[in-house]
Amino acid sequence: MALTNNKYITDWVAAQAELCKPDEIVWIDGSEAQLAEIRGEGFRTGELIKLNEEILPGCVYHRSAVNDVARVEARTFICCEREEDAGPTNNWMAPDKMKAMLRGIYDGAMRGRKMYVIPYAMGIVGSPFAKYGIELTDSIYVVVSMAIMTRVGTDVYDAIQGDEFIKGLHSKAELDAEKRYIVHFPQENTIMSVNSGYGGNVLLGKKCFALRIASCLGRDEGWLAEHMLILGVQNPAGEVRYVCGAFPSACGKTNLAMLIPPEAYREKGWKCWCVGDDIAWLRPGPDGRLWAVNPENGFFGVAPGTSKKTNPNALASAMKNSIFTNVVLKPDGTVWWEGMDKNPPHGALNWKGEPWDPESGEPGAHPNSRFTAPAKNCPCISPEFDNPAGVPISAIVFGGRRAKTAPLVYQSRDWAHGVFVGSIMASEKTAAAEGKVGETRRDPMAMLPFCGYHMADYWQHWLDMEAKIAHPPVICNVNWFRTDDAGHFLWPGFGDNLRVIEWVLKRAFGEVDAVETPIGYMPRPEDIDIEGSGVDLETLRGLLTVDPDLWKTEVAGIREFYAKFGDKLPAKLRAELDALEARLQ
Ligand code: OXD
Ligand code: MN
Repeated sequence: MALTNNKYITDWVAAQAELCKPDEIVWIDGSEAQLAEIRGEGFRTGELIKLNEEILPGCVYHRSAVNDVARVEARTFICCEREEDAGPTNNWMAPDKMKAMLRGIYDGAMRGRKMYVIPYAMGIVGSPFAKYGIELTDSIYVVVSMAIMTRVGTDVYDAIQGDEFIKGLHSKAELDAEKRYIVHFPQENTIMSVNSGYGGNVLLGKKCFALRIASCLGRDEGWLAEHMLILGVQNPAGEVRYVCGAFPSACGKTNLAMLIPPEAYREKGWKCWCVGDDIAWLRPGPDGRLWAVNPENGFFGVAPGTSKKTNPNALASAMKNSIFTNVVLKPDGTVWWEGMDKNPPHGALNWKGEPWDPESGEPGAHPNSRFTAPAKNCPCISPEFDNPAGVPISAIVFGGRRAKTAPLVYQSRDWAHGVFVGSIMASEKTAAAEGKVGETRRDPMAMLPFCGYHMADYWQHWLDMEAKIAHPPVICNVNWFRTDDAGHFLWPGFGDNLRVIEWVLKRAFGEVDAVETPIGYMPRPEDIDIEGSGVDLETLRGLLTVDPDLWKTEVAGIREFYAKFGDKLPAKLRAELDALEARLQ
């Protein structure tokens, strides 16, 4: 029976059911009793596997189809009325044409299945910053995942005013990769996802809603939906300052979000608090500062490489009431992945469910295998995590993986220059990614696959935000990945990154001087605390050098990248590029 009288909701659910033709409609209420029943059904159908209750209480294992293990950017569409509003970095199709095609795919796709109705909030239910969604799905995995990643419950129905909710329709359908579509209709607040069962494609609250659709809402309503972590840094005086960070994949974003200070810092009383690991909604507050909330309620983290050493907080988060997807399943009902420890298990099943020989040379876990963990499990979760007002942001850091060009850290000259620094974000490809090693992939604000409208309009929106923020955060660029000529990393990374964040936050509060360079303000080497880091002053000096020739090549690369955006490129960004070039002469 429907759990709401809201006609907009019941009519919409009925229309989708008529199209997808499920045997039954199940209204999710968010209660533990109902979720337990649904997990039980997942165990019976094989969609879920119960894990060792002693070691991993409340945890389940899930495998996605072998052809369905990652987000599919090539099949992700922004279907606004005008193609030019989607821009050159998104796939586009006319909404009517897309809907007609999708209707054919959804028709009868849920026959023999149940359709679950999931009411969820991004943000704290009832708070002014919360937004609501309803996801319809035929996947038990989606139901149990959404219950971790978002706030699911009947209170969401009461919070929804009229038709103010994001409509999400998901069906696994046949898991046919050729008919897989992840489609956004920003003008209709609608998301349609079909023929996938992989997290990023089907947990519609996350990338689809909280980034792609929300970026459009932010443009219209005067705020920013960003692909950013939120970290609280508590100094020995007990004061907590907050920083947001945007990084392309494979730059250690989750590790930074759950950073453990180096020992020497811990001894002095430094602590770090995780507010969010992936998404930040940023709004100007009444005090003129920028305030951030993490709209999510859990972490959907990459498992391989996560260990007691690299990120004990992430590992601890996933020790109860979590979901593991596409990792190695051990005979004792626990899990393993590459990089967890040096003891690959024998007698285990790999991510495909096949007997796995650790000596075979084949990885046991898929490189994009995941844990889905409740945020409240995290040992360093911020006491402000549930604060509906969010946290005030003193600094934004943009980062990337650059072997030579970018120094360890530099600060933008002002807001517009900071927007420029975000727009030129780039990472060099590692062996693990597609494409040529060393090739530079531009990923503005780490939003390339997540911006729901024209990227150049998005930059203009960032520029326009300046007028709304009387006390803007400082904007810096960091690079943990500088290498020497033999290709060895010069900076230890992980917890030691706090040494750089400390400088960034001091800049935000006017507590330290800087050196002006053509690319922005940089630290005097003596202002970065390297005691106990293993990095000597000479190396630090090297990490803080800027090679004008490399930067002239960089300017040419940026010009080429900007050319894609034609007339829409904000004049201010073109001016920033010209000014950078002039300063390099
Ligand atoms: C993610 C991503 O899964 O950015 O968070 O791809
Ligand atoms: Mn992400």
